[in-house]
Amino acid sequence: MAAGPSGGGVGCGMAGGCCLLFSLLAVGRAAALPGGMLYPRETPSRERKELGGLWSFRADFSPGRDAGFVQRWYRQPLRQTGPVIDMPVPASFNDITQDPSLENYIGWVWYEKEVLLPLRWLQDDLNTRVVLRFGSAHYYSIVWVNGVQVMEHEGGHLPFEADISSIVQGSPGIPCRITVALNNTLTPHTLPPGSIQYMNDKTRYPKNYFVQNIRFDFFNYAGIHRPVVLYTTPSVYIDDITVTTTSSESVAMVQYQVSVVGSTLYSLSLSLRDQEGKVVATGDGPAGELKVLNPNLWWPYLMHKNPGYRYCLEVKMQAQVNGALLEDVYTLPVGIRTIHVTSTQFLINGRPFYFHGVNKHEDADIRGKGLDWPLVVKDFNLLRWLGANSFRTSHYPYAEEIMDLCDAYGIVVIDECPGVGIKMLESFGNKSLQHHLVVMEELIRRDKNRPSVVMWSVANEPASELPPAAYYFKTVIAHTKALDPSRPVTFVTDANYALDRGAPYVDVICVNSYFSWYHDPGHLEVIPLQLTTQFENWYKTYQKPIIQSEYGADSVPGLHSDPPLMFSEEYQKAMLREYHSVFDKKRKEYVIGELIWNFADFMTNQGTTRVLGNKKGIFTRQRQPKSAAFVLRERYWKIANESSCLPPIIKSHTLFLK
Ligand code: BDP
Repeated sequence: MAAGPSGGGVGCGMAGGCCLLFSLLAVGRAAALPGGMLYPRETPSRERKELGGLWSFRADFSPGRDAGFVQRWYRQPLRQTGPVIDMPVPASFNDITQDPSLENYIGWVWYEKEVLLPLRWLQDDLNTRVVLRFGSAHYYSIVWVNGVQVMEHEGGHLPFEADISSIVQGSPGIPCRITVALNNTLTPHTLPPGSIQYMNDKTRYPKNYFVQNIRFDFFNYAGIHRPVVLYTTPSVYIDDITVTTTSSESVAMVQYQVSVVGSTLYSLSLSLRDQEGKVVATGDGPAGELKVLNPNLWWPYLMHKNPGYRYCLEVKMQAQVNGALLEDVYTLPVGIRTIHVTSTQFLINGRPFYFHGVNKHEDADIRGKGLDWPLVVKDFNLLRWLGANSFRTSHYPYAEEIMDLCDAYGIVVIDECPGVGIKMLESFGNKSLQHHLVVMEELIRRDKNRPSVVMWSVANEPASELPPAAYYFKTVIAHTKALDPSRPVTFVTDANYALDRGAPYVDVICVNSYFSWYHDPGHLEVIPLQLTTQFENWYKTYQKPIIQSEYGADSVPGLHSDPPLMFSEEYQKAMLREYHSVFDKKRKEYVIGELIWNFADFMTNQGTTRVLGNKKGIFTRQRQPKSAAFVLRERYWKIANESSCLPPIIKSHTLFLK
């Protein structure tokens, strides 16, 4: 539980305080972003400027957390409004200082950066469009440039951007001031949901004391978590590209759709190059199909000697604007692969794929959830050392830079939206539902062209046994499928198979269980029976393939005990082995994957069951292996070696066919 600010609170009673915290959230719910959300790449027609580094920062500790709005901090340099500190971007702000009230801060914080733009971007007659883009910021963002509001976005974990050309072009040579107000308050209708609770018992709490309650098990880090960039395009530009692929052994088809903004008079040409740079297919116009003979398919890691093969699709747009020829070029990596789901299998390129992987978190010392390249690369090295071929983005979309490496290395992804901790009845109402649909739109818009993404997960462990969950998940899943008919959809459940109201709508059953940990703690001997029963009940009810999407035990590194006792490294290993013996029987039938909880230890709220965070990692938070990592490594490599010999057959009837 996050405590309220020390020595202050929010300045008024329950209803009033709540109003102040949320006053700006109520102004307007940010709608679905119009248009595309292509990753900002440098191309012959596009430049990019990174705005990472130190920003000025100020948390609004005023009683109502609203001084920044009342005093309009965005109208002047932030340092002129009061004391500011240096804050690194990207990073969470929580662990950067020694101040506990910032670690647990809830409300509005302010960031500011002054940037000098190249003169060539600012000459109107060159038809340059300047875009300001945030990879993500947690959680509700309002952005001003030179004191003019340019955008508002609800939700962490996903990008948002605005065309700021008209503001910056008037003032060449003068630094432009980017101000961001960010609020990490969660409500029953945000994703993830949360609630503010005022503690009104004056004998136990100071005046206006409040906490933020959350129903998920990771620290609610906040800040500008991902890269902020400025990039340019011509004023007529390629706004979006959608690519899907089909293939047989010898021919593949790449279907494309391109949208252009800024003019209706333009021409488009496309060429697809292989990794040697050779053009293998060409096309033109806003929609069509490219035919690739003898394609190099995109294969998962350990399924092929050259996994993650991607072609490069170059899209070129030309338009005449006031007598000038404008050209925009965008290059998109394209992996050719197919996905099928049968009643017992998950097939990639027609071959059975078994998910032997992990669940992760974006989490590390000091930077919290901020993107950190050394950590990202280390994690991919560990994944490949482990022989993991997949992970789930538990419990929110990960940085685009991470997803790029999944595409490149052939790491298969179950792409999860931030629908975690949906437990309250009011979080199943229409307001929450509409927001969930928007979040799925934003996620699919961002990740639709990624070959590594093989399935969408719309939630983790919601209260899916509640009556409104049926309509809620039916709607979210139908919407997701309508947006992207090319991928299966799931959500991750820990509900009882007979009571779960969302499971009828998923393509693959993803089930979490913690036998001998949260249930029958210490009793490893119950695992074989309970896990077998779990699988048989789910399969009997739905005849859909099943992934064990979480299982695990905490272990404190260096704590040993034989016979194995809970929290020792030995117990974590013994628990894995009990689970594995059942997986080995059931994967011959319909179990199509196992994802350990968790890849690494991670920070959570404080509580009696958490020792400086969740310790279910097979690696420590600093990425050193615990004993369990070696057990898993041996297993994953063994499975990989066995399954590379499997014949490419579809064993049972097809449920999902792309
Ligand atoms: C599962 C949740 C996960 C938790 C895990 C645990 O999906 O977020 O961290 O339990 O308690 O139920 O370790």
